[in-house]
Parts: sequence; structure tokens; C-alpha cells
Amino acid sequence: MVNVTMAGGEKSGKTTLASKLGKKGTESDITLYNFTKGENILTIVDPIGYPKSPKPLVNGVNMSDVVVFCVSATGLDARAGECIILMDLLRPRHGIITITRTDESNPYAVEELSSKIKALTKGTAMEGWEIIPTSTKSFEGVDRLKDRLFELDNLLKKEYVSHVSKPVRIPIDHHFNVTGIGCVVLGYVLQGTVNIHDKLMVYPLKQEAEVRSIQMQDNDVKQSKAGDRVGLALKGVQSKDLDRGFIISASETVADTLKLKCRTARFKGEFNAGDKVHLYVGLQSTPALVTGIKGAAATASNSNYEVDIKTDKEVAYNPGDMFLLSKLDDPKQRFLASGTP
Ligand SMILES: Nc1nc2c(ncn2[C@@H]2O[C@H](COP(=O)(O)OP(=O)(O)OP(=O)(O)O)[C@@H](O)[C@H]2O)c(=O)[nH]1
Ligand SMILES: [Mg+2]
Repeated sequence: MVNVTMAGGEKSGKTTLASKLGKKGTESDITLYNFTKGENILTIVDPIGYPKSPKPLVNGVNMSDVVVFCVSATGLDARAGECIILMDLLRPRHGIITITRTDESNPYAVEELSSKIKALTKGTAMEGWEIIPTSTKSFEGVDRLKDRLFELDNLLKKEYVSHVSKPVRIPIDHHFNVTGIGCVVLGYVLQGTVNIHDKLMVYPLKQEAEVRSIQMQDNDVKQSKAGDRVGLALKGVQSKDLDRGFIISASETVADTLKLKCRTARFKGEFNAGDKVHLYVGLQSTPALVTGIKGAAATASNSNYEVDIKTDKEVAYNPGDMFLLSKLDDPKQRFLASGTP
């Protein structure tokens, strides 16, 4: 299975392309699309609430192995720039750029836009991402894009093998109550193996839950492993006590004060001690206060320094987890910095 998120500015063709890649499933501020071909399963996240809010896109990137960055053949907009900055902060493992709506343009203009994107992403985490022109009208490139995603699925299957024996971690992306079944959560198994009747902790709640049943692609299974998307029926917790980003895990640190080793966003991203920011980690998010900054000034792009943070809500994390700081009121570019504990 390969988890893909669509990224890109307004009207960049994200939703139309997602709907051509898979069949619509779960819907909230993100919409999930699924497609199965033999052993290959694609799940595609369309962050429909973006760009109004950055959260759906940040969640999408943090729940995916691959980002498909869409740029309309009609050109780049400010939000496309914001997406490039986000990719550079979160550094997704794999990415593909697609120039969409090519039927509305011409090959010469597409080639020119392709050069412009290459220049803009040079030196960022997106440098080297393959560029595939697509159109959902003429179907140019759509099969090529699908084939590339299947190739990545095969590669990821090998990468996930080493995660199967690790302690279990499943961030919850959706949760609800089902009559007669109880609390059901949806999420990706980031690492480890989960079995029916396993007793696991839910963080930051620090409450134990027993796995009553496991579903994958609407079928009941006894076990799921790293890389799988699952639906779990849980005993011991209630849907109303959960939030997106709560994590079913063997072990997490839970805290509301953090010390992060941070790197500032390119182009912009200034912030100071005393600033109110919005913090993201995994699929969790919370308002937070910057209580102190040590080391090189947080104004120069790509500089490294230490940031002290006090969050409004407790967050659950593991040592390598990437935190993201943003300022929601900045009209142009909302991402400030990323860092690890
Ligand atoms: N001609 C043509 N139009 C397209 C193509 N893909 C999308 N469109 C149109 O372009 C517009 C934007 O497409 P969407 O898929 O909604 O783009 P989006 O990025 O999801 O847009 P927002 O979520 O609203 O920011 C719509 O009117 C689509 O019908 C394409 O390949 N060819
Ligand atoms: Mg859309």
C-alpha cells in the first residue's frame, strides 16, 4: 500500500486528479480516495480544507509516504510557494511534481513552466522530484503517474519490512462511534504489528484500549503490519474522548513543554520569544507559546537554534518526530520552522 497526498495551490487540479486516481472513501477536511490493482493499493489524500487552513495539508503530508505536488499549466501561485516551503520543512520521503491541466496549454509553455519549477525547487527538499505533465481531459500522463506510484509502492513495501518488528505506532486520523460495535478508529500503521485482542495504550490520553477487531479494505483480518491502513474497533476508550492525532502506541513521551532543535523556513518565517504559534506533530496540532530562543537568530533562513515551547494541549511524540511551527495569521506564507526534540 502506498499513501499519497495531493499538494498544490488553489485550482491546481488536486481534486480532479485524485478522483481519477481512485474511488472516493472517507470524507472530512481531507478526502481519501482508494485504488487497488492486484497487490498494489493506492490511498490518496486530498486536503480539501487547504489553503483556507494549513492543517489538512500538514496532516496529509504527515500521513503519507509520497507527495504529488500539482501545479496548473496556467502557472504558479503564492500557495504553491507555501507548499514548496512546507515540503522543505517536513521533507517527505518521496515526491512527484505534476503539471496539471496541460490540455489548456501547449508543450512549449509546459516545458518553460517545468524549467521554472526546477529553478524554484533547486536546493530544497523537492530538488530532483520527477515532473510528469498530466491532463484529466486528454488523460495525458495519468497512467504514467499511476505507474510511478505503483513503483513507489513496491519500493515502500521493502522499506516497511524493517518497521514490522518495531513497537507499534498508529496515529488516528478519523474516529467515530458505530452502533453495536462501539469506538472505531482509522489510521496507518507507521510501525509494528497489531493483533486482535492486543491491549495497547492511547496517547496523550494514557488510557488502555483492547483491539476488538481489525478491518483492512473493508475485510476482517486478524493482524495488520507497518504500512497497512486499518480500521480498529476499540474497547476501553470512547470516540468522544479521542482527537485526530491521538496515537495508539507502545510508548510515547507526553508533554506540554518542549525543547526543539529548529531550522527556519526559507524565504520567510521570522518569529520571536513571546510569539503565539501553531504547532503540529504527527496528526496532532495545538496553539503554543514560544517561551525562549537560544543560539543563532531565528530570522536567517536555514539557521539552527533551540526553541522552548509551551503548548496549550499535551502532545505525544517519539524522539525523532518532526514538529512544525506555523503562524496562522500570516496571509502569504504560514510556515515558520521545523524541528525535533
Ligand atoms: N481542462 C482541464 N481542466 C481541469 C483539469 N483538471 C482540473 N480542471 C479544472 O480546473 C479547476 C480546478 O480543478 P480542481 O481539481 O478543483 O483543483 P483543486 O486544486 O482541487 O482546487 P481547489 O481545491 O479549489 O483549490 C476545475 O474547474 C476543474 O474542472 C484538466 O486536466 N483539464
Ligand atoms: Mg480541491
